[in-house]
Amino acid sequence: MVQASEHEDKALDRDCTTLSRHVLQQFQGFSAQAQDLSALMNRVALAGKLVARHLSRAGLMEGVLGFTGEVNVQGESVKKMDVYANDVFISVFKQSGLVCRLASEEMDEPYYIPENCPIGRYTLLYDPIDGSSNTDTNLSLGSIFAIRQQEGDDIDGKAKDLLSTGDKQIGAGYILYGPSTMLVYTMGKGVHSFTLDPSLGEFILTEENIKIPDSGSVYSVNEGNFWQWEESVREYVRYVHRTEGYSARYSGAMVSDIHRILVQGGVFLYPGTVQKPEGKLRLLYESAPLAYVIEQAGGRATTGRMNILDVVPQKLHQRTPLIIGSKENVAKVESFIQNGH
Ligand code: AHM
Ligand code: MG
Repeated sequence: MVQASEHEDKALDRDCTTLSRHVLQQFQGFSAQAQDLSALMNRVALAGKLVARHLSRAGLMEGVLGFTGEVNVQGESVKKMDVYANDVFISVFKQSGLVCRLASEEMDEPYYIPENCPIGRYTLLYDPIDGSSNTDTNLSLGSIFAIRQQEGDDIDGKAKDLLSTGDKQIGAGYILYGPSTMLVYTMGKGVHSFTLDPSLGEFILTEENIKIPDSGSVYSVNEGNFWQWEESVREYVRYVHRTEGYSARYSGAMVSDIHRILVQGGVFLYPGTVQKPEGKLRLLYESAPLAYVIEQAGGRATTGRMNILDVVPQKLHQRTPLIIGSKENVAKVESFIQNGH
């Protein structure tokens, strides 16, 4: 049998660290939890690949783009792509044995997979398509996910244990459907990015232990909402306008905007308004997972008054204001919100 040379082994190591192997390496040894989480992340990756494939052909198929005509629990019009991606996550976890409950932006109540519940102590929280408004114009989209361990027996089937702080997340991350498909995750041991190699059908390690710059020039916010904001947020944006060195970037998909900020620094804001102080974004499957990623990379995420990871939700689909990114930029926004300057 031909033995691979040491040199070839190293080349393979460098070029081909797959996601499941990387997750295993995050933990000491091959504990049951390490194997569970590796298998679980493999399923998240499969969902990402299925969604990416569907998106890449969407313009060529009938009945894939546009609205379904339904309105979801958030009161938002549902796109066909939202439904497709939501169902993809359900179907990949159905045979996993690992996940007993899934909770997403598109479902009023958590989805139970009873056959997994005797052994599957994990819950997946997810936003199947982040940035839905970009769907029909072939622009960047994302998926966001968080993994939590079930606490208690959930006898009444109301998943009340999910109403707890973001510190309870075991893992979290996102998939970015851009020119390439990327998966970024943390299990509390740094932030790591992977790029889908379509020829292999595998997510391959791109960068380990990503650190967000302490400050950056980008501010990312929908300024069309200016007239609705509290005066303190308006004051911050006025400050940015009169200060040299800021650049506005806002894509309509926060996975994409926050990924840019993770790599290059800056701040993303989706503040509340006078009418809706809680803002738009949902805590459990949007803000908290992204907060976990950004904090692990050395950044910060806050409502303006408290850290996102410390917020205890009152309900599954709770919304929260979000200010997230480089720590110096976030501190500046906070200072406007708390001190007015
Ligand atoms: P969605 O999950 O329904 O797409 O909502 C989340 C998205 C974010 O990705 C994005 O930053 C924001 O909503 C855009 O909202 P708006 O059009 O109000 O700026
Ligand atoms: Mg969303």
